[in-house]
Amino acid sequence: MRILILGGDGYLGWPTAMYLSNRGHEVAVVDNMVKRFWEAEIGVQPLIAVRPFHLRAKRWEVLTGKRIQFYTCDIASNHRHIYNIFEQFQPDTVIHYAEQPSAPFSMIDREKCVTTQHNNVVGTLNIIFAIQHTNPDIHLIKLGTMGEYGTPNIDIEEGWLDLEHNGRKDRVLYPKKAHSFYHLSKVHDSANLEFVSRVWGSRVTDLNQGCVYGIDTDETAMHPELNTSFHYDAVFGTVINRFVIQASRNLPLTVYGGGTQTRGYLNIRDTLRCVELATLNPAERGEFRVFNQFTEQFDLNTLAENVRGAAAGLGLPASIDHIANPRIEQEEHYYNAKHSALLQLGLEPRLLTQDVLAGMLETALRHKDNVDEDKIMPNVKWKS
Ligand code: USQ
Repeated sequence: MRILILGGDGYLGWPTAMYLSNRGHEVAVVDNMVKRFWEAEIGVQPLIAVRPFHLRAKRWEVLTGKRIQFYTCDIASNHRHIYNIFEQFQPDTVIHYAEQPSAPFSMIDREKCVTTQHNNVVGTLNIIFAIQHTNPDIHLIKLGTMGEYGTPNIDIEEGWLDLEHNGRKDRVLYPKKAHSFYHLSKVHDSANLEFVSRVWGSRVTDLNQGCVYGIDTDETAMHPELNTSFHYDAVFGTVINRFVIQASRNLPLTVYGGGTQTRGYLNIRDTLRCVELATLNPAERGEFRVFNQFTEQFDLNTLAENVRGAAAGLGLPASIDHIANPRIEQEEHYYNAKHSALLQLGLEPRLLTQDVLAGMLETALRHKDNVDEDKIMPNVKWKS
């Protein structure tokens, strides 16, 4: 297949590009490197320096003989350029990761909130129009988030809810109660995408992904220059990745509040497999398909205990600190999210075992001198 990956310089985009290229697909990447700009703006860096895109692509080509094409484009501000890229590359599938990915970043101030929603919502609108302009048959796979649903007091379904009200029945988009302006940007994307599926007959898969963890994939591990952009700081780092880095530095694991907050989690290797499954089994014309993309659910206290256990196995004396929660989020809540669609397509989950955590800790230990300890504690509050 001809696959265009938007946001192909990022934590998930680059490993996805290599994974699909390795499996014989014709892959091209679009990115405007704005994530690197945002990192510079708030003074953080990935754990392992990420080489410029063209050098990584060159290394990939030397190793495998396969080419990953690169287009630089800001999808939120240059729709003409996006139209040209679509016309030139003629994708069968577009995988859309090109969004500002951090909830804390979106909560810094008005400007970061507007940047997040402008980048994410307008970028997705331009992609929707580029598909309609070039070839309405293109399958769009869009990275959404489990955080769109929030923590409702009822079971979370996969995107849709069957309702009965005053004796009548309907099927509606599942009600959303997002955790941040970032998560809300994805709610707005979902609404726009469902609309174009219904009205224009677009083919859309919305992947409502849980929190991803992991430093390596099979492809990043092929050469030291192929690493991905792994963050541990309080803005771009996700919780398991942060706990692992904290343990590797003998710093306390920072559980926010009581630690009973429950979320869905998945290994970065499973993200790649899920995206591949969605690609190989496309949505129908006029179908807005939602997959809840996670493999296990945990509360934070259990996660912290698991990381502490794996660290102890390596002789690292990790401790756990319950610090004041900088976010406004429910701590005691019901959480039961369905996630069967990807399993039915053939996903075989890689669970968060002590071995998996030990592997992450070993990589973290090799790079622990790169860690900037000033970037560990959260400094973005949901409400001052
Ligand atoms: N948390 C801690 N300690 C930390 C960092 C986070 O206790 O040091 C807690 C947070 O309060 C929250 C949970 O861990 O309850 C998850 O936080 P996170 O920062 O790992 O993830 P989140 O902001 O929810 O967003 C992440 C990704 C986002 C994805 C989302 C899925 O950044 O792209 O969409 O996970 S979900 O969590 O289901 O909303």
